[in-house]
Amino acid sequence: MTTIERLSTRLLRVPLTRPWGPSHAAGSSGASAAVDSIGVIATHVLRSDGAEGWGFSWTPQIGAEAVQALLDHDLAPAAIGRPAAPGESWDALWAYLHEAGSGGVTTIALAGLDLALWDAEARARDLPVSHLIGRRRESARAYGSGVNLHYTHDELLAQVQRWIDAGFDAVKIKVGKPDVAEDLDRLTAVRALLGPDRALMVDANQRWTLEQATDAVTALSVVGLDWIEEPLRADDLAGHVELARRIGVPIAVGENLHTAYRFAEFLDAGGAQVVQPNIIRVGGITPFLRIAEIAAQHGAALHPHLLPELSGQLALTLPGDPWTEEVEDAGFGDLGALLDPSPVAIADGRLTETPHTGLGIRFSSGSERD
Ligand code: SMN
Ligand code: MG
Repeated sequence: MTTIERLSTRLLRVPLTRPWGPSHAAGSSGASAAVDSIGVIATHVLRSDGAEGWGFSWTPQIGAEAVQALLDHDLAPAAIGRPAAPGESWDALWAYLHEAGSGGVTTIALAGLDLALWDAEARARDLPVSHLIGRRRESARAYGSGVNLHYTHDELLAQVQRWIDAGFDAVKIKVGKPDVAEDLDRLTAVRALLGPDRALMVDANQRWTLEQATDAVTALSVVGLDWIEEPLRADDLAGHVELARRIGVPIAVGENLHTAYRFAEFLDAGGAQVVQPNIIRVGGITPFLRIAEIAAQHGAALHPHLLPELSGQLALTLPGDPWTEEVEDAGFGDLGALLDPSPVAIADGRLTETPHTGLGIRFSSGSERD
């Protein structure tokens, strides 16, 4: 049996060329400092057969040092000697970390190992990971997205115009201004620029109460919305179920849900019609594929959250019609953080893979700790 022989980590901060302003804040009670760099914990595994794999954990603002500590002090010693086949050790290691939380820094840490193991297996077979999993399509829809609640009216419209010029036919913007009338103003102008046929999604980043969300979505829906994302605190399942009863716009959640159990609960209860797991936050490719199965069983749309270099590869393997999110100037390739050419390319609103083996995501930039 091939086993995990070594796991090592490197903490990087990747500077953002377009800082994420206060609109990325965790909601009314969350912190509101602008995010000007992204925390990445680059991982490397060595298997007993000599194969090597590279992966990463990721957390924009909170907990990168904690994730690295979990990987170095807890996960590495527990992983060494276990089966290295992708997914085979995931459940045991998740259970091992569970007293520190069923999701959050624990699953973010676990993703760093999980990705490296998928990468190692695919590299050992000289395949891209999408082929190892089973590729269903050659390209996937990509949508333009921005952390833009703090943009002026003109800045927002200029960004939407850049997306149109780049060929995107679906875009997502932030909502949640103190006065809903201002959101409606901005959205009306954005819709006029987009025309009736392009998809328009909005993201409230957990800002509203149930009553605020009911009123806001009812008012904003006149512009034609494809989904309302994170209208409420992500933990509030009952609130989402009630909101879904009240509004006619599909609800999207997932970037702040961490386990397959939570996704199943939201879908079973009717609290979401679109799910957006973040592959790192749920613990890697292994649990992400399980969540995709749960979404398919429920007939729910799944569109992975952020990380186009990773999400885009998996989007090629999933059932349904998964879209990839490209936040403007925030891809690892755009930020110059990758050692090799980006494993994906986005053009005319479609994402394709470029030739590579494994995941093709190794990091070059940032300062190393220790
Ligand atoms: C988002 C979340 C985290 C970082 C950037 C943007 C946002 C999205 O909620 O869905 O794009
Ligand atoms: Mg979001």
